[in-house]
Amino acid sequence: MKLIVAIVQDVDAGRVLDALMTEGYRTTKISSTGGFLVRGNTTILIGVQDEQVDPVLDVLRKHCEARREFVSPVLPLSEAASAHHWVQPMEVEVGGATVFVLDVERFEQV
Ligand code: 2BA
Repeated sequence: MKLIVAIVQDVDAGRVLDALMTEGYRTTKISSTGGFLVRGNTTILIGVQDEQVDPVLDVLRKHCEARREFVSPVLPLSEAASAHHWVQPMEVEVGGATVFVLDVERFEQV
């Protein structure tokens, strides 16, 4: 058995969860925050049999879109006060999905 941990953008989460549920997968949705952009994202836990990993990845690929986001670098107050130039916003590409596939040693529902 595997545990798939998928971090997706909030805007894609509803469609991904609907598609997974329609295809019969059980999911847990966790509200999370990316450490870099410090914006909300969604972490989805999906417990599956080994042979279901690739079909789940196909669903994630289908419903998660890569998007370009702008982030303004934050300077410490002391540096900001002495900065003589504007700090340019930085463009980053976020997603589709960041996925970890973990071996599950034991699964119980008690
Ligand atoms: P964030 O940490 O908010 O990162 C958002 C996007 O910012 C990343 O997109 C990446 O393009 C960029 N980025 C992140 N750290 C960076 C850095 N140190 N320097 C320059 N650019 C950086 P994704 O790679 O698609 O990641 C989307 C979200 O997935 C991340 O949101 C984070 O919540 C999660 N994530 C990605 N890689 C991870 C990892 N190795 N471990 C845990 N979570 C991860």
